[in-house]
Amino acid sequence: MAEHSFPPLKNDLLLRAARGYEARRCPDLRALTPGGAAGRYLPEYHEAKGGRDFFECCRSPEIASTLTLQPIERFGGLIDAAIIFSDILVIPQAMGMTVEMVDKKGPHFPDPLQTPQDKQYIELMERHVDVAKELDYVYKAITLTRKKLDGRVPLFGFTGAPWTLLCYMVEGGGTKLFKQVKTWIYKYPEETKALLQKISELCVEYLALQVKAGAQIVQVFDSWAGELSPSSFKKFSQPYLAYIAKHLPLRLKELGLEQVPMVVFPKGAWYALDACADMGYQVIGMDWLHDPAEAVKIIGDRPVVLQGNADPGVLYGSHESITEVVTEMVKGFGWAERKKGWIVNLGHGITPFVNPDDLKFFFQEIHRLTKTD
Ligand code: 1CP
Repeated sequence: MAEHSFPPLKNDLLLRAARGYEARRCPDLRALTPGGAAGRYLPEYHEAKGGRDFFECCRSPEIASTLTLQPIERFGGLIDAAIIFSDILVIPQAMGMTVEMVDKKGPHFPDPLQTPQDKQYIELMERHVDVAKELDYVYKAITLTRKKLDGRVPLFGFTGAPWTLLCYMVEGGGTKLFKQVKTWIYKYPEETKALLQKISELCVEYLALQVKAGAQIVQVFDSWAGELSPSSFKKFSQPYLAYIAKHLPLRLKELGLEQVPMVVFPKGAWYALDACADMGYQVIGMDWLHDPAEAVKIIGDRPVVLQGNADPGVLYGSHESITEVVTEMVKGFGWAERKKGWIVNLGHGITPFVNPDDLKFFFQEIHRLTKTD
């Protein structure tokens, strides 16, 4: 039983597609954002955010729900899901770490983890983290957003994957070198795994509580998966993604909640597609390094839906290029023959300076080229 009662869902295309049913039209999922470029390309985002700090917006259910709804209002009818306005870094915050969002630069941890010998690591490992209490504002934002959505589209909850969160916790922000996190995995593998396990357990509880609050589908963002080799992915990412996929359904059952589709997005880890199809996720998000037809072949007859995977960079291009990329995707995913198994998305979030009208054209082309009725 859900904790809240919400208006009935009028557009269930995405949830049906995620569960592998045949869809009338291919669901055109709003572009899930990298570094939340979600907002940055919309003038109304800056207006609603005002001079407020990024995490202050996340902590205000009223503002977070307003920002979540903006793309739905602007592109009404063209997109089939919303994603709650928040960030993956709320988990390290809940664990007691300070994270700031620096304007035009991105996240910054003034005091990242240094080595497992440090007091900070030891205390972090010993600390009981109450994600119900610490992230209560996210659940409140989800519940309020579900009400405001009024059943127009389903709402995504999300978390960062353990590996990607670890990267930020030890690097202290975005990085090109990955010096710190590579030091951790190659110098302190056991301590690294202990921390990844702790993060995984928090992710399960966090996602379960998002579902309890009203999230209808959840996504795990492993944005830095591609920094791992195939062999180190098997050691430092895959077991923890699999842990989440196994334990979230158990926790939902324990809480008396309905099951929801789970999406995994292992960005850059193209080599792991086959393994990801056996991890328990219903949907795999793909970046643009994948060839759709190859990916469909790799999945074979396993009940897994693919989500993706246009190069977001095409939104800087001409309308002819957008049409070409959409046409190639539609063909590559075998849409005409299959009519299922694909949720349209960009291969990563919308990058800065994209003109919202070009994004709208991308959405319109999806509709035009996948319409079957
Ligand atoms: O689009 C939305 O509004 C939905 C909410 C959302 C999501 C799903 C935001 C808001 N962030 C995220 C996920 C997120 N955050 C990911 C996973 C997706 C991906 O691969 O990009 C990651 C890696 C982050 C971390 C993060 N947050 C970065 C990346 C920094 C880096 O390492 O390069 C950045 C720049 C942010 C800031 C952020 N998050 C969200 C927004 C709207 C913003 C921009 C803040 C601003 O400039 O106003």
